[in-house]
Amino acid sequence: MPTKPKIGIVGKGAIGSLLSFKCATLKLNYQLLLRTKQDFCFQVQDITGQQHKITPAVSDIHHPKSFDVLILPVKAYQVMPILLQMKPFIQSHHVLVLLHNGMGTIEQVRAMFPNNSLVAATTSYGAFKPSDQRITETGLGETHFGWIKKPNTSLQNSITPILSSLLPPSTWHKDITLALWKKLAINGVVNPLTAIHNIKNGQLSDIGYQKDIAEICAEIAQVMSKAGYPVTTLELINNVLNVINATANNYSSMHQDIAFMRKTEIEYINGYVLKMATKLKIKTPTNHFLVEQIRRLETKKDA
Ligand code: KPL
Repeated sequence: MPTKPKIGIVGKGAIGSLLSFKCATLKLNYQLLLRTKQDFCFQVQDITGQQHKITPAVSDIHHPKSFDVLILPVKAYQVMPILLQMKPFIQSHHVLVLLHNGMGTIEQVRAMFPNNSLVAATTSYGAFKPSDQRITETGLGETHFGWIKKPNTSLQNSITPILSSLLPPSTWHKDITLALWKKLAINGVVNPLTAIHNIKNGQLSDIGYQKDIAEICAEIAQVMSKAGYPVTTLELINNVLNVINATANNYSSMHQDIAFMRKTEIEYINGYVLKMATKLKIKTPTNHFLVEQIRRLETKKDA
């Protein structure tokens, strides 16, 4: 059993890059898996403003070195295509870690890899990537983890503290679903509204947006409660307002996706709400409207 598990990190998005910086700093055995093996270094500005230069240990995703844990800090819609591509290298003892906005991938991954141990995680850790080779820690967030399927105790005991140390502070949940839903509710409000109105997160505190925020939260609270995760609309609204204040100067990831004509995670955020609402026979017209609006903005890029 490995005492120091070998970690694979997929992709060099803001969180993937930050994770490789953390692994390098903590002297962990890691590889950053990219579409092509490329030598590059990036500059990290940590939370104290200190600058670090690192040359990550990169492997080609088509020829990975051996690993025990595979962390997927990628967009929700990239999870399955990447895992499909890596399927020849994924063995049943490998632990898979999902780390993205939205919900719906756990079911997909479990169907394709029923024997693999699986962790689901969500983070509000602020990482900004102003250019391909620069990362800024924008503010300390927090990370929530939960085992969906546990490995044997010894592997679990060696992996848990390592994952906890990467994006602290970390909390492990017996049932991660509630934490995932709460983060989804935040993203379900902030992301589509900022993308549709082309605004920064902080502008959502304007009086004009409060009715929309309350309606979106009310629908999500209803779906969550009927799905077995009781929550009040007020709690969701307060969580959203806290994030709007804490990230006032940021553009949300969906705002940026639309601005740069990229695909968004809408199907895994408000789209997931619609899927669950249909299953539970709940009407969610506001979420439906948001999904339609974002789909329309996404197709505009193809016009
Ligand atoms: O997670 C985020 C995102 O932009 O995707 C929030 C919390 C809304 C911060 O911008």
